[in-house]
Amino acid sequence: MWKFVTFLRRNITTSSCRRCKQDSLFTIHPHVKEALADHKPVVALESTIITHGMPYPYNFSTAKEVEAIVRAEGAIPATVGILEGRIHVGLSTDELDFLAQSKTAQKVSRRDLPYVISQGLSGGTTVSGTMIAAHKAGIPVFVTGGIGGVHRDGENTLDVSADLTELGRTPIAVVSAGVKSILDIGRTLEFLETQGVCVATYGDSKSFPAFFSQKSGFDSPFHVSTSTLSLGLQSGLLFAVPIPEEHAATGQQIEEAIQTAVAEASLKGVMGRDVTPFILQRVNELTKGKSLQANIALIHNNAKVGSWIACALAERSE
Ligand code: PSU
Ligand code: MN
Repeated sequence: MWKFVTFLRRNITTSSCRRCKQDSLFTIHPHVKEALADHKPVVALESTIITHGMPYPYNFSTAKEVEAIVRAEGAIPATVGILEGRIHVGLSTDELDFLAQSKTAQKVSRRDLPYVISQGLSGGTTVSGTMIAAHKAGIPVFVTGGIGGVHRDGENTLDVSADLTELGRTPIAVVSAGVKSILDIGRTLEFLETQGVCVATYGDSKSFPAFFSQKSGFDSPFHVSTSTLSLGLQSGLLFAVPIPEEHAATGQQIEEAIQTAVAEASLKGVMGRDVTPFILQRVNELTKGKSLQANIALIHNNAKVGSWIACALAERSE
């Protein structure tokens, strides 16, 4: 673990949060501000999973549970979201509830930030949107369920998630359960390599996990011991945490549902930012809620691992 943390410290630089504290577009929750000032461990969390990734009320309960797990592991949670045109780093329970129930919340990636902010809208930040806010606030670790990637047939549609380019340009450690097999995992890993993103599987296995299953059939290129890592690269890191064994059992059934949902999305002409939410919802319907159960279980697990990383990082920087 220490070797791993030293590696993180060398590669993750946090921008000074002095500027963003004064920035009227940002509201940093007092608990988060205090923790950052005291060099306590803080874990950033995204909110598209709340607004577009899970149905109400599971989105709300999961958001609260994940925050509770982070606290129980000794870190401070900072869920990122946009409320009436302001970027919030750290949300109150009422604010989480608002986003969880909102029918008009936008899905906000890097591309959407200027519009959503200028129009005073509210929304859930994707992995890319959350990375931007976390980095500005000075938070080095961010936990999510799954990141976006290269969609199947992406070589023709060019539907490649902004999460991947963000990982290439923003030095944050992102903890996820890999990418869903609704995506083209091989091409996603290739694209991450092009973007210079260090991808490492957390734990004993080298296999890059496929969200609902522990193995994707592709290996993580674990670069931890190479010398390039002391160069202070301004790029992100992706830690892939395999889903706990006991929740991976439903993998095959979910895989079949994914095939169906991907085909339906293409038949219905679902495109762009609507693809991922459409597929997540359909897979949940087709598996009668089993995919949601697995999703919740792996996010709980990621929150634990991410908190350990944040705590170890904070200890080392004291
Ligand atoms: N994958 C999931 N659940 C999610 C998402 C991805 O299993 O909720 C969300 C994340 O917020 C991610 C976003 O950043 O979808 C990616 O969307 P797109 O594929 O449109 O880039
Ligand atoms: Mn897309």
